[in-house]
Amino acid sequence: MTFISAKNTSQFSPIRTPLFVVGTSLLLSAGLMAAETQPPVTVPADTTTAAIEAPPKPAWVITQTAPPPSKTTADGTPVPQTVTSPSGKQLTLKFNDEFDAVTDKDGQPYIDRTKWQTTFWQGSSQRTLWGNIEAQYYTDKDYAGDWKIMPEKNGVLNPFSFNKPGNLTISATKVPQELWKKFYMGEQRCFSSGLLISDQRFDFQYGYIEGRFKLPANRGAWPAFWLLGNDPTKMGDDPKEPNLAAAAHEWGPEVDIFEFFGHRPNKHSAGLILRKGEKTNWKFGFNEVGYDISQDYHTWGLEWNADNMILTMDGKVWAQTNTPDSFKRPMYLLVNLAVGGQWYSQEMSAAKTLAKPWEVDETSMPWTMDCDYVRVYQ
Ligand SMILES: [Ca+2]
Repeated sequence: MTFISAKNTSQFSPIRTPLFVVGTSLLLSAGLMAAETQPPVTVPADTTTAAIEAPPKPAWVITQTAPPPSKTTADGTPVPQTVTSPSGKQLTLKFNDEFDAVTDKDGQPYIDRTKWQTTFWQGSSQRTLWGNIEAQYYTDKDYAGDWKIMPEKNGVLNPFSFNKPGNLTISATKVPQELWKKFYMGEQRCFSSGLLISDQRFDFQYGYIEGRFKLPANRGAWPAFWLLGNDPTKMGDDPKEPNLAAAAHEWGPEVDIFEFFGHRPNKHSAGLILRKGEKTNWKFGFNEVGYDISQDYHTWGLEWNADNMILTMDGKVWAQTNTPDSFKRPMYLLVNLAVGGQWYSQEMSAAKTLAKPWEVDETSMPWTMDCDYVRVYQ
């Protein structure tokens, strides 16, 4: 999905900490996070051996841990507790979401907040990826836009629904123009959609990751299942680091287990985003399957260990590579349905069907990405 953010695009932005790209490293400007810097560390003057007291964790560090994996789905169907990985390893289930709705605090079915967050790691200020010129905001039941205009958390832009048992539907819709101002939107970013990330709920290193989804074949739909790095051991532990969360969330690594575009539903792609100078024997590829992927559910998998990264679709290996050094660290899961974007626009242009990144087939909205399960075995 390419986790880059671009130059300050605050015209339509609720973001208070714009991101800037320098080479392959992200630099966070002053703003919300800088305002939450740590208190100075004090070394007692009368001894050189006293331990330095660690600064407290910043308030925005969420330490909630996902619950243990479930044995069955809500209707009693057993969830496989072990698998044989593509390379032949016997692995045990460590995390799953079968997308049986949980009852939220208002009594309505909702995503399991103990497993997922619904914005990028920077928090509620980061609801899109500017660098990709994506046209959606990732909203949720709590997103209230400008609280001075719309102080109630009204669920107007909730993209998550459970209309089929055991299935989360992520919907992308166009937001009515009269609401754009309230939600910091404009012509170039006027769609709402959904993002799930397991960051700081379930960060893990190595295993076999599998997810089953039904993808939308609408022009401009860009669903993905991917991994980004978070090293919790770097979270808040270096008092000299001006942005503690950024150190933990260094980018790359990134693994795109699948990316898909609704305008060409016969193929999907996968890729690794490496650090500068890293070498692998494979880092990006398309998988042309010869049928319309959007017509049914399909299962995507990634085996990730210290030696290899092996990509599968419906149980069949279609790409693999050696594991780059920057991928030997904890990562977390992402599932999302993006709208439009620069890559989409470039493919449209190459096909002589010019479209700006936000010019998508909105007449067919809402678009839906169905999620049956996500499982991680180690
Ligand atoms: Ca399910």
